[in-house]
Amino acid sequence: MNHDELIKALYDETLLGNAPRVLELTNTAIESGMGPDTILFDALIPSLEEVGARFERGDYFVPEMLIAGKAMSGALNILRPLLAETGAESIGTYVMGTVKGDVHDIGKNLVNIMLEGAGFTVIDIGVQAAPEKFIAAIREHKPDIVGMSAFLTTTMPMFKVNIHEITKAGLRDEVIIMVGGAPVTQEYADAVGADGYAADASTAVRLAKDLIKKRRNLVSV
Ligand code: B1M
Repeated sequence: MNHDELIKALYDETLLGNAPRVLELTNTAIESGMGPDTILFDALIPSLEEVGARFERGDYFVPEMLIAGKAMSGALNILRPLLAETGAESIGTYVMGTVKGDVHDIGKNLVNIMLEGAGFTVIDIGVQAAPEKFIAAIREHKPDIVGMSAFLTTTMPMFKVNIHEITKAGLRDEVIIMVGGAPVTQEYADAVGADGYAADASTAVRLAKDLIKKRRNLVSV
């Protein structure tokens, strides 16, 4: 298979949720010298976007969405060490979770992989993370940044609840708070009082580094 055929096959098999074939094709693509970011951004992510579009049109239902998501997650496990290849010293600690009521984790996991690749120590508190879980993780790990993902318009309001609870616990000044996820916007992030918003994983990494730098400069002044 040539480059274009491999990309097309990865896209099509993810769309069908054919996890074993997606794993096989991911390995073949890597062996052929294809970069992990090409596999991700040219095949897997566009395929999940199409899954979402089909779901919206009523051509796909939750089971199809689920198996496509599982196929993508399997490929992500293979890509993880390649995307996260780094010998860098930790540049900061990042607590990351998907908010309460929300089970989507592929986007969060991808952000985590890229953060790890950039040298962050990432503590993943999983999906459906209630405010108490964020608070406990802040107390235990003393992170520089807390990241919250929400992928549904119905779970986005949990950002505000979490920030309110973190403030009530007296921890708001201890951490930088970043939010993200498909339906989230900069305006929404500002409205809930987050310190930062990013639309995708690489922007999230860049922003995390900038926010830490700014905070450390402020502290040292
Ligand atoms: Co769901 N789902 N889903 N789903 N699902 C969406 C999100 C949806 C957009 C599909 C659609 O209608 N087009 C829609 C939400 C509509 C809305 O509210 N606006 C939707 C719905 C409605 C639902 C259910 C309600 C369906 C139902 O039951 N009727 C249900 C809700 C369950 C729940 O959470 N309570 C549901 C369930 C599921 C599955 C379990 C079947 C499965 C999840 C599997 C899993 O995650 N393990 C699933 C899937 C696979 C999707 C789609 C198809 C793919 C999501 C994905 O992984 N994208 C999705 C459609 C779509 O997104 N086009 C959809 C790829 C991923 C790499 O991108 O998640 O955007 P993304 O992450 C990006 C950025 O958002 C950003 O960086 C990531 C990487 O670049 N980012 C951050 C993420 N977190 C960040 C944090 C940051 C910064 C950036 O800072 C802290």
